Amino acid sequence: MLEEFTEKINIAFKKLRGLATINEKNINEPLRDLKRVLLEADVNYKVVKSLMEQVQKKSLGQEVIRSITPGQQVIKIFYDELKKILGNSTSEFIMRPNNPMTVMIVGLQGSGKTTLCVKLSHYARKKGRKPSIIAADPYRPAAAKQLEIMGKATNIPVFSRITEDLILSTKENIEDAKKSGYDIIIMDTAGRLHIDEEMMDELVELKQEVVPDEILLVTDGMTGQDAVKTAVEFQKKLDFTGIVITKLDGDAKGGAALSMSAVTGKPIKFIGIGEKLGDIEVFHPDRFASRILGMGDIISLVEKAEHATDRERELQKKLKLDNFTFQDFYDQIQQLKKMGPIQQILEMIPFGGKSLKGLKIDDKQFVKIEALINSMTKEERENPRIINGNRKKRIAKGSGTNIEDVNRLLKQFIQMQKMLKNFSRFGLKKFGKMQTLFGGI
Ligand SMILES: Nc1nc2c(ncn2[C@@H]2O[C@H](COP(=O)(O)OP(=O)(O)OP(=O)(O)O)[C@@H](O)[C@H]2O)c(=O)[nH]1
Ligand SMILES: [Mg+2]
Repeated sequence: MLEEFTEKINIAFKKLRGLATINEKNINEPLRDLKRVLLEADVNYKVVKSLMEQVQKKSLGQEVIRSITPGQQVIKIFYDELKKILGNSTSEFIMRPNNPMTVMIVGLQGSGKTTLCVKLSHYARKKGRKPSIIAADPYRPAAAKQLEIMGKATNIPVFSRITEDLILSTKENIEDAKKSGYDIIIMDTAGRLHIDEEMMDELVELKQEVVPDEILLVTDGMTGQDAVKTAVEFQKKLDFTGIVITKLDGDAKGGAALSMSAVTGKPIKFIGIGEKLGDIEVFHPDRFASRILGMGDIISLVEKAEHATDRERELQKKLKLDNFTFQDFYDQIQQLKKMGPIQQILEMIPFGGKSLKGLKIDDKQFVKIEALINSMTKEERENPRIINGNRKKRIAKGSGTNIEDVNRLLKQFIQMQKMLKNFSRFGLKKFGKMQTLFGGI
């Protein structure tokens, strides 16, 4: 699918991948290449323009993330923007159980409406629904015949009684289908070579009378920007609920798929990727973007790094380096416990620009510390200096430890407080001692 696009975009990415720094000068050429690839794929020029502006702005303003190259980061920015123009998140085709649902399929002649009716029925049946199709093309008797044949071949019931009055016969067919227990009722409407008033009026009337739950516009992915223009016209008149782009398996360049949602403001719900029954896919902007970029590995790498950076920020915010109290320490332990194995978390914290990789900390070491802090009063936690002999005895008893444990913790805590204070000045080397501190408890 869109192999040519993927190939060209990868050539353009090559220049980006190696960049060790990003500045206005060196990013210009790779971005120009990317822009050219999009335009050659027949993506709407306005969509290309705004996408590339965003990529440039974000690439130059990006915060550097350790462990990935700036070039990889730009690829991820491009991916994120692409995902946005594709609709960002999946727009579900919702099928409610125990509630008959009507779906109206519209589109130009030969776009793939009838094929979609059958594919969608197959999809619904796999999800445990009971689909049926209604012929709603009064102009070509062959259309109803085609549906009947396809329905028979796939074992999907077709209601094809059509009279002079299309609205009336469609409503009757829907009633019949409902009475027979079908819960996904799909209407195959007539296609025209071009959009014309009469056709639109008929569809608008059908929509008003039947009030379908979904109206899916089928567009031919091979026709590029023409498909987008058609979609805009349909949207003005009919305000459909979702788009289906067909024939993306062939030589489609990608322009339709890549601009459709941004131009119409409507979600792509399915794509057609072949003539067979199962050649239908729910459209997921993220998966589609990563598939056509062929960059799944880089994207997940950057996502992980970004995620780690977010967690670092959160931890750093919580970690008060001046006046660190037992209460803070306790909160940190709770926080760390929620986040996962402490060893892993600490590895991600950038102390003095370096991580704490190599530091051996066992989760069990925290259990004793936790018990000791648990036995302290609020004042003791905030101001450990008040912990005298009597208090020590009480804490030891309460935590099932002994005075030595309390003394050790106090000594180590005071050392740690000092260390945290000096931390930003001295960096990681001093902090390496933390291992010894925890190790002793
Ligand atoms: N390769 C490919 N062919 C498709 C796809 N969807 C439909 N087709 C083919 O496109 C042709 C037209 O499909 P139809 O489903 O008959 O189109 P239609 O919109 O119902 O056409 P009219 O009823 O005449 O307006 C058929 O030969 C289908 O097999 C697809 O996703 N991929
Ligand atoms: Mg048809």
